[in-house]
Amino acid sequence: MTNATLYQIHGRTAVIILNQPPVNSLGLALRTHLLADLKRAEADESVDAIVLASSGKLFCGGADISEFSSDDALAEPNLPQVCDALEASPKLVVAAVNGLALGGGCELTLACDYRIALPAAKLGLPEVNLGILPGAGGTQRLPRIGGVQLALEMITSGRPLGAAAMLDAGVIDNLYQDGGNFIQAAVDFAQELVAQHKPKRSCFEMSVDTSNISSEIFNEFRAAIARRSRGYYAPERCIQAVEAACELPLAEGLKREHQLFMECLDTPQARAQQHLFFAERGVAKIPGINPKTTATREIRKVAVIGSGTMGGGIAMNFINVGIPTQILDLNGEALERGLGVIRKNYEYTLKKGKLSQAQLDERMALLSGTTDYADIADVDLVIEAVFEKMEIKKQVFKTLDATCKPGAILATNTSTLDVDEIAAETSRPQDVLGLHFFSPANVMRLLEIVRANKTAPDALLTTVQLAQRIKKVPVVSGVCWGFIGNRATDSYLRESMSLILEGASPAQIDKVHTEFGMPMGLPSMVDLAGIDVGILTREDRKAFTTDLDPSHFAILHKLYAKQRYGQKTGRGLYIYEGRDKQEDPEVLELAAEAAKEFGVTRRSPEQISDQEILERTIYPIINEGARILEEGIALRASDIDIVLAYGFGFPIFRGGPMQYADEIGLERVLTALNKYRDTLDKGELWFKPAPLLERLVKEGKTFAQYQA
Ligand code: T1G
Repeated sequence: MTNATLYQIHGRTAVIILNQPPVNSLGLALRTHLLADLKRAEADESVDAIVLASSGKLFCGGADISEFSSDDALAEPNLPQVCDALEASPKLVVAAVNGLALGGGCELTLACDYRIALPAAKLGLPEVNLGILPGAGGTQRLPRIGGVQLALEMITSGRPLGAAAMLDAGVIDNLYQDGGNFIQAAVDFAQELVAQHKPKRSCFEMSVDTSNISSEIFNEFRAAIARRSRGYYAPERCIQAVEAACELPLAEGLKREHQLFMECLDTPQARAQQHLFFAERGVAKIPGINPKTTATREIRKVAVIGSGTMGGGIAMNFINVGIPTQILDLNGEALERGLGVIRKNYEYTLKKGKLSQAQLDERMALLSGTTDYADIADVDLVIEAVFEKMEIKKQVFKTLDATCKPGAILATNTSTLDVDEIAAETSRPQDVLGLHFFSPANVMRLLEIVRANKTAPDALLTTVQLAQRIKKVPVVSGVCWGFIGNRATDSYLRESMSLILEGASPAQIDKVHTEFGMPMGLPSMVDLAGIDVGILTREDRKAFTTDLDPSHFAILHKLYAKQRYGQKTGRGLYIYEGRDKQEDPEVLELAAEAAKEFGVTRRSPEQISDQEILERTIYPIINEGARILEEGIALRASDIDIVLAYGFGFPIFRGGPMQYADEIGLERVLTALNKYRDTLDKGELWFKPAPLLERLVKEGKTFAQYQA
């Protein structure tokens, strides 16, 4: 067990080094060692300055998030007490910020008198992303040291700021750019401060400078973040904590901060967001494949087949991280168009100031196009992104099998088709898997990696690690229609459309979904994605299952027959005039017509409650998730949560469908499913509870407790 801190004496300076890999998270042990070392330095008369440093690549990742579900988080010495002790120390304390200082790590530095940093260092208060707020003085000290505007921006966005910006803001006092021994530089800096008789700078003696801020700044800020914080609990409390810093002396402000922190800590939202934090870090762990003993394949060159929107977006992921990439399209004109779209994407980013010309040129130099399969014979990975038709994909894989070098990984970007069937078209099924990107492929972080029956472990691990290299969150899925995300959400679409036949309006369904926290309701999403796309994708669905009941999508077929595809044609489930969206009375008439044709029982909108819409469109996602889990399609429940939250708009503050179910109680979900199974026309088909759900309820267990 390494020592949680290292204690060194450099002349008249005591250096306390955080030494708790991998991120110096401030658990009880580290807090205890840190405080003991501080007292030791204060008792040493030969010491007149103290430097707080880190032994790792980063300074400190903040409080130990895994403690929040236990009493350890507040066990003494708790983090506020450690920060208060740093601030109250009779000796000058300097923070040596060598890298990321996040959350409580940033708060430690704010409680020091001075801060020296390396240029690559960043300070951030990302607690809001965990459904809480800085609880160790950050909301009180940062406004005093860096100003209200900076504090509001950092605390409500959770985004870290670089050392240079923090130097400009007066938070960092010294930027060390000489590239020498940083701890020694921090010791020298501390000794200079002592020699110059620089005073201690306790926030207890500081008040927030409100002279140059408008009295309306807090309400203006509320309005500015209203859209992105819709439904979230913590952002408002972050603002209230900063307001308190402007109104109260530090001691009172710290009490108010603690009160607001505790209001956030024990909430479903905080549990949900912390669940996703760990879930995101768990996806890459594949049972039975040890990354330490599994050699992965080197991916030096990539090819993408298909120069359409998906192909182009996929290619961008690789050139963004410096991997040479070829796009192959047999249609030369389409290829040129596709390459042009990529350049335009980068030029747009350049205009927004988020890319330099040099970076643009560098990326484009890594990109090339070809219409000849022979040109991609030596690539290490091919990703097929052609039209979603099995016959076309099979043809491509036959050609790839005949063309590509042995050991090349052959991946399909299919969103629903049978990867085993595709693999069987080749002589190398062990090299075949699915890489299901989500549109826009260069933006969406989720990547479903579909493990076919014969996919080799090293090929799978190679693509999981490659996914992380291109900044994706990889979730491994087994082979079934729709893998994890499309399969789990199929019922969300089906029930929403069925409810329209039964008498609910698209607007009512949209309202329920947006109030639940979806960025937009399912009817609006259908109009955005295109009713024609949905219809065509389902054509292949029939090859998979006989459980498609034509009544469920009847309203879409009627609109499709009238060429009303949604936003793209100005009319679908709604009427679109520019950015305006109007309800279309004809949709309700078409729904009544379809209901009559299929013998669907109609009700008045008033008879269809919001609760019924919520239960019938969200709970089946949970039920399908239970099946996906039990069948081993997903490795763990939290993987399903990541897919739904990162790829399908499931509200982050609900943590994904499985976390949401655990939070509201599986019994409540089961009871509702049984109710609809017993009362709806096709209840037996669509609301039959998954055996795993019934079992967990019987055992009094949660999805989080389920181990395959
Ligand atoms: N607590 C516990 N475990 C943590 C952790 C943390 N703060 N940060 C990381 N880990 C684990 C992580 O689960 C993984 O574990 C391993 O460390 C490596 O992480 C009072 C209340 C710091 C940028 O929100 O953003 O301070 O999977 O894979 O890519 O105001 O971790 O190996 O078993 O992410 O190099 C605020 C959270 C806390 C920062 C490093 N702090 N962490 O990224 O490694 S609340 C945060 C990160 C707080 C105070 C409040 C990142 C990182 P495993 P990793 P990385």
